Order: sequence, then C-alpha cells, then structure tokens
Amino acid sequence: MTNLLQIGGVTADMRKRLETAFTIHQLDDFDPSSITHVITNGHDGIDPAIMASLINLKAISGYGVGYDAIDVAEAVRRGIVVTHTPNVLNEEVATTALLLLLACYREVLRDDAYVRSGAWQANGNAPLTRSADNQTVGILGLGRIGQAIAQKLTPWNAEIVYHSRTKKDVFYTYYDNLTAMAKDCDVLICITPGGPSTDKLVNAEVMEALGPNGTLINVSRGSVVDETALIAALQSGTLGWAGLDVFEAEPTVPQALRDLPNTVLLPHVGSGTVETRAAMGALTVDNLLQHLKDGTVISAVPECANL
Ligand code: A2R
Repeated sequence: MTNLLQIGGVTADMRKRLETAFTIHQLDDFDPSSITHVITNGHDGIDPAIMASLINLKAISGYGVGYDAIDVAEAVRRGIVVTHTPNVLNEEVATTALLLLLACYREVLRDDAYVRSGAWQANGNAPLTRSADNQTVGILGLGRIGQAIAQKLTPWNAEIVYHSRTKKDVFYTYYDNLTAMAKDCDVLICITPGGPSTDKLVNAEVMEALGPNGTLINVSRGSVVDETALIAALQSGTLGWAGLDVFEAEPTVPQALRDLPNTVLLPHVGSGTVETRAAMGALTVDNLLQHLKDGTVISAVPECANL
C-alpha cells in the first residue's frame, strides 16, 4: 500500500475511500521517507520543514480552493503536484458573501436579539434598517467565486463593478485601481486568493474610500484585509460595516472586532455546508486516487498544471 500523510481532518466517507488505496499516517506517526502523498486543507497546508523531510513526496491534495498555506513554488521546483478543489464551492461561498451582506444591511443579529430579549414587547417596533437593493457592489477578484457572487446579486438590482489584476471579458465595469473603485461603491466584497500578492490589499485608504456608509465583506482570506486598520475604521465610523468570514489569525478573532456592533462575524464557514464539503472531499480524494492510478490529477493548482 502507498503511504499517505493526513494533515487536518477527513470525513468518514473520505477515509473509507482513501483506505482502499493508501495506508494513512497521522502527523505523530510517520516515516518521512515512506510518504509519497499528502492530504491537507487550506488552513493547515503543510509545514515547510515537514515538506522538506518528505523526500519521496509526489502529490499534495488540498481540501479547499485556497492554497496559500502550501509552498507551491517549492513544490513546483521539486516536481510535486499540488491539487485543490475549485468550482465545487463557488455557489456556497457566494451564498456566504450574500448572507453577510444581507445580515449587515438588515441588521439581522440586532433584530434577532431584539426579539429574544423581549425588547419588542417592551419597547415596540425595532428601528429601521437599510435596504440591500440597488447598491453598487465592488468585487475584488472576479474569478470563479467572484462571478458567482455577481450572478447571485443580480436579483437585488446591484450595479456590479470589479477590480482584479487583469480586465475580464464581462460586461461589469472594470477598475484598475482598488481605492478608486471603493470610492464608487456601497459594498466591497473580497474574494481574491491569500498570500503575499494580496497581503493587506484592503488597507486604511481603501476603507476610508468605502466610507461611513460602506460595507466591507471578506470571504477570501484574513490576510487580504489589514485587520488593525479595519478595527480602527469601524470604531471611528470611517467605515460603516464589516461582514467577515475570515480573520488574520484564525481561529483567534480580536476582542475589539467581537465587541463592535457594526460587524457580523462567521467562523470561516464560506463553503461549510454538508453538501459542498462532501463535493470538496470527493474531489480531494479523486485527485489522490487518480494520481495513484496513472500519475495525472483532476484539478492541479495553476502553477502545477504542466507538471
Ligand atoms: O489574476 P486575475 O486578474 O485573474 O484576478 C484574480 C484575482 N486576484 C487579484 N486581484 C487583485 N490583486 C491581486 N493581487 C490579485 N490576485 C488575484 O482574484 C481573480 O479574478 C481572482 C481569483 O479568482 P480564482 O483564481 O478563480 O479563484 P476562486 O476560485 O474564485 O477563489 C478565490 C479565493 C481562494 O483562493 C480562497 O482564498 C478563497 O477564495 O476561498
């Protein structure tokens, strides 16, 4: 049997399929030279020291679309193929972005608390909220998920604009400057990959441009937003609202963010439904089984496409 190193959790279904072809090793019980395959996830990735010790490693299969926790440049250098799970989570992450947007605009958490606390009976009707219809929404990263977000926003009559490194063949308005786009937007939704190229892309200047009536939604990676600047902007009112599924040092979330009334916070559950996680799990395992069978994979990360 081929030796697989498991980093992070796998579901019972995934384990059952993996066990048909692999002997599964945990991080506290493996012989580095025996491991040829690794299964991991977007959060844990693989520690560079462990990766270096796996001298016979051939493939790393990641459960998730983001792979910023894996040193892909080193993998390419060593001829190790890295795979991820694009597309199967597009709709779910897009739904999470909309959920956060609507929760911010319609103050779902405040109004839920209003009912539960008895304030409705005691004080009468809750204060009014803002309409989420007819807003200008800027999408930072109009890739697979970004385009799914744009489509899901259509019924709300949103004016969609976007910023990415390159202009796409779409009818949404392109901005080559993020701050300029933020100035023209009611909502900014972040859905780029993480990693050095997007580190703190949403900085104090971008938040100020979005403004006191603006709403920032982050369903990408915590690293894309300058969290210290975000807290300051939300505290001062320079920025109106934030709906966040991801944080700089997950699962640690700064107390200041938790204390703010103008935030909606989720524990990185963008793709976290039974159905979507099953699809991601199946693809993660399919990649490993196919690699074992004929050396090819279904969904290599772009950098490994030619390996
Ligand atoms: O490289 P481009 O021009 O195609 O734009 C990509 C954009 N992007 C950036 N935009 C601005 N500044 C950057 N430094 C930058 N780097 C990348 O993000 C593209 O429009 C988008 C990424 O799209 P996809 O590769 O199709 O990724 P997908 O499947 O939508 O997932 C996005 C991320 C994952 O990497 C996870 O971190 C998260 O969503 O779950």
